[in-house]
Amino acid sequence: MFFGGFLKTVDLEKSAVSNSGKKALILSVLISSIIISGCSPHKDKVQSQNILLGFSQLGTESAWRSGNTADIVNKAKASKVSLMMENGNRRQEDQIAAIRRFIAYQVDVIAFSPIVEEGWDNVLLEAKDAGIPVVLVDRDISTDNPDLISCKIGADFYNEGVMAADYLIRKADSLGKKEIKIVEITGTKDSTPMRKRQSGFMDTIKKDSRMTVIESINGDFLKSCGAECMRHLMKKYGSEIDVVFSHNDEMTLGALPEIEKAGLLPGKDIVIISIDAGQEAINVLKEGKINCVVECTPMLGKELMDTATKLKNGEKVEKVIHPKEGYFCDEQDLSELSLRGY
Ligand code: GZL
Repeated sequence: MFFGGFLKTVDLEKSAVSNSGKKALILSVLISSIIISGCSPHKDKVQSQNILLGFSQLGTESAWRSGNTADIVNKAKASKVSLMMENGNRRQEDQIAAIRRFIAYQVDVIAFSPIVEEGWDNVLLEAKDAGIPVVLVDRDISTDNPDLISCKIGADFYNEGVMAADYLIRKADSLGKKEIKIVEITGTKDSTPMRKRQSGFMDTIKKDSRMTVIESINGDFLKSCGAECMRHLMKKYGSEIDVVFSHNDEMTLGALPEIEKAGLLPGKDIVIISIDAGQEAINVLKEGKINCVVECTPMLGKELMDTATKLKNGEKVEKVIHPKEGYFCDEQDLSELSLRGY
């Protein structure tokens, strides 16, 4: 998926182009820069003010990801940022190749949402050597060289896990059980949200001796995998399961029908806790089939454009930007809740 075109700087003096050809070339370059800049011709006369932002999006795996992509495209259009976006197809090698292309095009700023935390140092050193600042969007990387990243814009995933567990500890009393058996369906292995949501949740339930995680299984943030995981768990444990803690709504929505096929009522026989809080999950929460959805907003576009603009202008930027996030659950009146937008 490729948004917009890109503008290669052409040295008109050196290019072997006749005078009339040079005029045509200048015109075509100007037209293409207006097209990709996202600003209408009458609005912005000096294209050189535009910032060229190269963004590698990790994939299209969830409603959260689609919402994140749409927000970034929309906020780029609303600002003087020309966006060159590439879909990483959930493959790290595709994201690394895209970052190398951004370096070759000499973009002003590079941003990416890393599918996993390890394996980025080499390509980020190339960006640093090229003098191009890099912004992390959504997820984080693991590196011994924090200077490789100018800014990280994304959720406090550890706190999301804590909020999920805090809800469960409050809910536990109403279950009236001495032992509460939990199954966990995790997100993509070695990704920041998977690691931090799990550690925030596990560190918090340790406070309550009733809580036991009987199995953790990788659902890779995908709906189809969430269904497969739940089918396996229902076959293995059935009504022994008291709680499902799922790292995102896609996997949760895949899991619910598998619980019903096994003859149990999600939200009643089994407590369901999810993360993202997209519209579909909120609708199911209101139906009583999910008990708690922790919010993880995909709307990071404005912070990204503001940060890219500051970096281009040589201004100082914050090292970490966390959006404000809460949770929605069956203890709240959700009748007035506005549409989620993803
Ligand atoms: C969270 C994001 C996760 C979402 C999933 O910030 O990285 O990836 O929770 C998405 O829905 O796949």
